[in-house]
Amino acid sequence: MDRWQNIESVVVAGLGITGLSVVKYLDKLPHSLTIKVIDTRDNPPGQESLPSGVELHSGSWNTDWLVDADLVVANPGIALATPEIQLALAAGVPVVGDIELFAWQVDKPVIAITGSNGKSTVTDLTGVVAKAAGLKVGVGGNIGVPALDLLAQEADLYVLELSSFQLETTSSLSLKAAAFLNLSEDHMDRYDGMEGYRQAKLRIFDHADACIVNADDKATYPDVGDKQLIEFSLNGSADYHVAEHQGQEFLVQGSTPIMPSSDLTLVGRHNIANALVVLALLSQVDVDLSLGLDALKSYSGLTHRCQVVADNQGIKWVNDSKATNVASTLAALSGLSLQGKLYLLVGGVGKGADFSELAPVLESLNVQLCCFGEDGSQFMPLHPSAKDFDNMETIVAWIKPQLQAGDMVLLSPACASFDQFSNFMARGDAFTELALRYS
Ligand code: UMA
Ligand code: ADP
Repeated sequence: MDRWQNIESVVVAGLGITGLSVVKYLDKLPHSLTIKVIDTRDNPPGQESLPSGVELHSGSWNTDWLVDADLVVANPGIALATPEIQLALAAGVPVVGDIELFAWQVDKPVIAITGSNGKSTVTDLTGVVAKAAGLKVGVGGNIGVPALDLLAQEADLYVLELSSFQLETTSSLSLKAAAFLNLSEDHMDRYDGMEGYRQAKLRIFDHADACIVNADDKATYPDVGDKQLIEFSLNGSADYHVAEHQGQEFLVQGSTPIMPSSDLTLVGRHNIANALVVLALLSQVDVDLSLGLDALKSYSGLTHRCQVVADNQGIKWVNDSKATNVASTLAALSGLSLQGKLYLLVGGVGKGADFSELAPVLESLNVQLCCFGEDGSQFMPLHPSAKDFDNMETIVAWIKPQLQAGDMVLLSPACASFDQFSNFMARGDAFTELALRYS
């Protein structure tokens, strides 16, 4: 089916790296299209790279453009509920995202990963293992490489990280396998409640041959019963689980032990779950997994996820800037091996979250809680040690004279970074720079 048959004018809503990749993709299509871009920001990122002939309206919405378009392609940062997007929908204009355009063109197997935490780790690791097993793999999506950019290169397999935002505007993506890792509170500023957030994520299963679900988190199961489920669990029997074998804990597929958990370089129980998902996903595509196991074992993780960035005089500085919700900060705290005191840096944009779940865990730790940023004050009631600061620099200047061998300084902020940084990577880089300066 030629999806472009009746489309002459396309409005790209929201620029950024997604919007830019969409414009470049549309510009190269063999169809003659009029492409217009709207971005509500005064100086949208990416505007300098727009091809000539593409009109940009910035600083506000342009509803005339929206309702007159044949198709609107929305950036994942723009909610479908936005009144102007609703106007377009009411006028009968279809609104899709970049992943839907990817779905219209892709003709190779695709696997995809969603969940509240662990998406990037599982996505990257799946790509690494599949490459080690000899496949040409395109890895992208929410991980930071727009999906449409992947189509420019040849691949045997595509691995996509999909956010709930991207899934909202995706309706025809066929997947060999899809994984829903876990569900915990996040993005409550965008959804009415947990169920709306969950339903957006469940869309990943709509056209999936195999649905990989977390037996320890039943919220990840599809509501409809006619799907092929593959379960993983850290706590019991499942298609992919952990079990004692020859005196050690093994990752097990069915009844076949695959490898000892302790062979993984990644630390923390959550990463054992992540590794099980990688095995489950790749079992659904044509790949000799045994060739990728060494890569699975030696994988040491992405930057900004529990990454030790300085280790001097017995003091560890750990950058977990990607911890942008409560569950990811809890995962960091549960995997700690701490000898001295923990200096925990939290705060930023709270996205309407409830942070109280952190309190009992903090109570069990020798911790100095250091709060900063827009919603830093929301952490103040969580621990008697809590102290509020303007930013990370003032925190580090204050803690530096107190640090002793055995202590750890951990940035695991449970919040988004947009109040003080352009993204979580810039925040992690700023922390790393402070760690190197003060350690
Ligand atoms: N915005 C406006 N007006 C506009 C367009 C955007 O105000 O007209 C604002 C929105 O608040 C939006 C923000 O700008 O949230 C970010 O837009 P952006 O230009 O940074 O977007 P991109 O650069 O295209 O990045 C997007 C994803 N961003 C979001 O979903 C917010 C990136 O995920 C993703 O890596 C990239 O596409 C490639 O697919 C980031 C993210 O924070 C890392 N994702 C959320 C998460 O992981 O929790 C879902
Ligand atoms: P996402 O792309 O979903 O944000 P990442 O792999 O980037 O996931 O990890 C984000 C944060 O969540 C990091 O702080 C990381 O340590 C933590 N994390 C990774 N995997 C899991 C998991 N399975 N459960 C809970 N937290 C996790």
